[in-house]
Amino acid sequence: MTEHPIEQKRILATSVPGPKSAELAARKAAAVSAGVGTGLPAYITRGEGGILVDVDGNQLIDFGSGIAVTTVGNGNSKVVDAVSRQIADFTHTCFMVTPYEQYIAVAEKLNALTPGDFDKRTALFNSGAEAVENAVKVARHHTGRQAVVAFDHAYHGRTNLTMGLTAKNMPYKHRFGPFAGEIYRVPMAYPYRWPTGPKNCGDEAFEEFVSLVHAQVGEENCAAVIIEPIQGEGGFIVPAPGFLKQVQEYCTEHGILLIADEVQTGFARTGDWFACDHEGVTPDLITTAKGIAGGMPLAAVTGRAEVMDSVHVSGLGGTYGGNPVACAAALAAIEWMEEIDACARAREIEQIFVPRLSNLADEYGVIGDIRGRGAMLAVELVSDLEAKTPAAELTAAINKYCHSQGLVTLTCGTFGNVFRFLPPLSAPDDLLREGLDILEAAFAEHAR
Ligand code: PLZ
Repeated sequence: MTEHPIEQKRILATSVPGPKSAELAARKAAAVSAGVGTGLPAYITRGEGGILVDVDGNQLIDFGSGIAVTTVGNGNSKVVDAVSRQIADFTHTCFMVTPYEQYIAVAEKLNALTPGDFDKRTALFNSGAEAVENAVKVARHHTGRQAVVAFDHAYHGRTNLTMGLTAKNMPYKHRFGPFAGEIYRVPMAYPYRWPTGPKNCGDEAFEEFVSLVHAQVGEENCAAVIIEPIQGEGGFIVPAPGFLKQVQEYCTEHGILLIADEVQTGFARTGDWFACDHEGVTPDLITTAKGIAGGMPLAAVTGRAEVMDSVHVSGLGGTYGGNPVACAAALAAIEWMEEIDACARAREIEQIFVPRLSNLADEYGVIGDIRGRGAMLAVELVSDLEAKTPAAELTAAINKYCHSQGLVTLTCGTFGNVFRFLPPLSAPDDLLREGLDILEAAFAEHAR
């Protein structure tokens, strides 16, 4: 059924992007909205493990997994077989019309894997933003309250409600308002940039959070607090240790629901099944997507049974939510992750990356912070280590260099100065090391 495997080796057949990609880029400009950007416009024809093959025959090393989606790798044979079988059986009925077992099996799996050993229920959707929207719907419905508290540097999506929850203006929100109401923003416990330093960051951020919610929202008006347990697009910000637990306890005390947005951090990415596990945090509701289904569009809200079941029948749904092909992919992807011990693999990847990133920090003096966990790692680049001045141009130059050498890299961060690493867990060690060699060459070229 599957084609011959792709050798896990970088090949530069032409410049990157090459001439055939350039032709497609011209067609794109004439056919696709300019509002849809492409980071590295090398057009892909196949992928497997840690390699993406483009139309010009280049084999690119993938350090992005399509933004933390193909955790199991493209071409994962378990996923390919499960999806192929499901497509042959049936592709769609709509679970709300005539249901099927695959949806239930995914829900059972999520209820078991997500943090908290209480009774849970799940509802399935198509995208991360849709999951976040529905988590907020459920939280408001259950509590009868309206306010939602989100954090600085947060990213929760591009729909109207989730744009409102997202912190960064460009490119996500600029001229797309007005945004949904009853959204309040509080500071994030961002150790590297906390004004009084990392040591007191967690406690001080928590104090500010408590005081702002009290003064500007009123605890009794607050339906939910939503937080990414490691912030993704905002810069791979790992909150100060203990901060999440404090927020959880506060929420419990005031009858506020804690929503953990694990769309980017979920499914073994951080070396645990979920980033909340690392700190023993048990959110009331958790949103997942991306890594759940090996690249098929699937998302979920999982949460306390009494919360999820409080919604009236038919209050939640959508035509495609929990599509059977996506569910088949998720069941296969999760099975693969369990079989290979994907959490351990993510921690191995951290061991491969961190020493190399530390060397870069020592050698060039432009890395202010190395952070993240497992196979979700980043460096924050600054032009002055004391002043912590964000080095966005340097970040862009290093990114561009990597692209030209056939390494698919991603940046992020409120200030555009974070270089992030999200390789597929199925990429072999040698390939990851070759990618890091390219990164070193990029620093040598641009950070000297
Ligand atoms: N919540 C934590 O990371 C998606 C977005 C890329 P969707 N992140 C990548 C971009 O520029 O659009 C994300 C996330 C967290 C929600 C989302 C939204 O997930 O599947 O993109 O809707």
